[in-house]
Amino acid sequence: MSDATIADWDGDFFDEAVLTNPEPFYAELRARGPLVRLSRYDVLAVGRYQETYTIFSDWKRFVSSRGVGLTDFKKEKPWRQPSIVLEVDPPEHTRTRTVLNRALSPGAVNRLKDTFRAEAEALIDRLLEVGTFDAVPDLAEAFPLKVFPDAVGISPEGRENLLLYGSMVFNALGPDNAPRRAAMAHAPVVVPWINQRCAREAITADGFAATIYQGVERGEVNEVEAGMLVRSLLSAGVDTTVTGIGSALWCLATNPDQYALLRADASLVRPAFEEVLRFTSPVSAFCRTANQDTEVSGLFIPEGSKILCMLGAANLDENKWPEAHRFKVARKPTGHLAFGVGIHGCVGQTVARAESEAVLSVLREKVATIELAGEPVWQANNSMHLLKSLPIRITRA
Ligand code: OVV
Repeated sequence: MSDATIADWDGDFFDEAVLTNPEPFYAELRARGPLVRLSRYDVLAVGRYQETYTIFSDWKRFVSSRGVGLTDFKKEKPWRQPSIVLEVDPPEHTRTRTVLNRALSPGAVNRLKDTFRAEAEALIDRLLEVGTFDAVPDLAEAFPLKVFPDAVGISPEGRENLLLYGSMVFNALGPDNAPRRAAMAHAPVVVPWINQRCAREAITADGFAATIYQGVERGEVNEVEAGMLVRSLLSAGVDTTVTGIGSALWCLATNPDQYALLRADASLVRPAFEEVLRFTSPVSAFCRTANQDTEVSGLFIPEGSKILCMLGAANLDENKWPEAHRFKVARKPTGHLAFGVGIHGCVGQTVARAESEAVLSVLREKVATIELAGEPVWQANNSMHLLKSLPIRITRA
């Protein structure tokens, strides 16, 4: 029995109108079948929960070492030296992942919770004085840009470069379109800055970066590799948490009944954030590459196929999530794919949760109401679903 051929679709995920409003694309992708071939980019795309889960968790057939964006590292030169944890497969991956697992361990993150909480209180107290503000720069960016580089052990000056670098990293996963070119225009300043910040001399004695450098003493990585792993933290840790916190505020401002539930029950802080992740999927899609001829759900996948794995589509699949298009703080969406799944699942998810839980806990205690004070504006980005602007008004509890 021969495996069936995957049908073509000319839908354009990387069109700016789609990137800023991806849901209709996700819905059509799921409706068209388990896999489609996006003819404009000559890549496969997957968006139903089950197949996205299958492909994302099978690192042997669907490798990361050929890049997790549209560029196949086997055929084209990557824009930067590949990540030694994201863009590698076992056994190389196992060694570097071990170092990051230790640096970002639950114990290490637990020690930061009081600081996160104090910073969230100070910030939200200030914002309550103002009342109406843009929640993207003033809260969603301000909070992680303070606490995360502090936790990594990065010096205070030049932190605005972190957002510019994140924009490059995430946009670089897509095609050579306007968002990618706009982000890449900052490379001459931002790339050298990042590389300097990752060096052993540049980091503080007690952060995640210092723990990574301890891996040198333990003989797990060399000093250059340790610097590369600090770069991974700076690549993956900023825009993602900015987006998670911004999207949480958007969900709560647009669903006041759900904010009321959260205000009434502190035990909903954690599940509410998981629901934000499921509902909004900060990382919309990452690729894998088939390293052999294979099949999924009876469909033939040739060796070398790039597969765009639409985490955002899987997280809204009605066959997995009843009332998928409703934001419900009490849903407890176990198995959502916003952090990925399998050996490459988000290594920083404990930090992401600690940051967002600090913000949501302080909000529910101090803020009575959150409402839109203007139209939310989404930012086109080739692999993230993120806000550019979110005008809100908050009132004191
Ligand atoms: C965008 C991203 C996600 C995860 C890891 C990395 C980057 C990395 O640079 O290692």
